[in-house]
Amino acid sequence: MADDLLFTRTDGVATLTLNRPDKLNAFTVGLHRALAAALDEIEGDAAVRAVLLTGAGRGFCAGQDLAERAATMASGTQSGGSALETWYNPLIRRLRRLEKPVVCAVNGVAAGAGANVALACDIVLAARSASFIQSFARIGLVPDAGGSYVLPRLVGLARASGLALLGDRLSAAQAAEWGLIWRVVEDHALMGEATALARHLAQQPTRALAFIKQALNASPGNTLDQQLDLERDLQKQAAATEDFREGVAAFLEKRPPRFVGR
Ligand code: LHQ
Repeated sequence: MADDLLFTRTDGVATLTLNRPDKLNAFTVGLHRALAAALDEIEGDAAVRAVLLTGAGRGFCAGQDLAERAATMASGTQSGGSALETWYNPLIRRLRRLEKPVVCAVNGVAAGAGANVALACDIVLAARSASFIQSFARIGLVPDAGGSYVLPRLVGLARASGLALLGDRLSAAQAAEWGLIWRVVEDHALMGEATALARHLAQQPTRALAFIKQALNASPGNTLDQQLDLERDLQKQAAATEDFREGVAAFLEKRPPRFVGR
């Protein structure tokens, strides 16, 4: 259903709202398709320089729609793997590789793959009442959508193990304290702050922000020597941008810079 995802573009920001509020925005094939199509447009639209992802209603996303998957979930199998191959893994790769910053406004519970989609975004803000649940083990599954990759890296093995093995609810405040997310925002202020942050990012030197994402993505698997080489290569490209020239000129002329994302 087209309305399963709301997609707007304003002030250089594409806002994607998961919109199945009655089911806490759980992922169906329809929602995945709509999200993939929106990301295609976002990738191809130079006027979009930042993305904001959020959910409608009281939840952010409850992960895979278990009703849609009921038959295959019960047999526990191939289809689970193929849903990952077809939808979740490409989504996580795209969010990480998208050459535009992605802000996630977690407006309510983020469970299962819903939690890990949020954690694949670059800057995660969560409403005070939001929570994160690695609910997989509760139904006999393994953290997916990058959860087993990102959790130990963000919060360390002890906390990652507790979260993944127990599937307990983690409050937004605890998530921020542990370094799982960037910041907690009072519920009423979440969308205002997240929108302002995304608009701010859209005005920044977004080519450099894309290179920063690339460097941070590569970091966990690299040695110091490899990372230093990568920084050198990315810096060469950043230094060749119009925005770098503008940044330096604005600094020297003591005026605000006007970045164009090139
Ligand atoms: C839902 C769901 C849901 C359908 C709430 N599906 N309806 C990938 C690929 C292939 C295979 C499998 O998995 C994956 C990745 C995954 O994401 S696996 C993990 C799937 N997600 C879960 O296990 C979480 C299931 N949901 C919950 O545990 C609870 O709903 C949470 C803790 C998220 C929220 O609890 P409450 O605030 O008490 O809300 P609720 O449970 O009453 O849910 C509200 C409605 O949303 C309700 O519908 P209804 O028609 O009865 O009002 C739920 O059935 C529906 N809903 N999650 N994943």
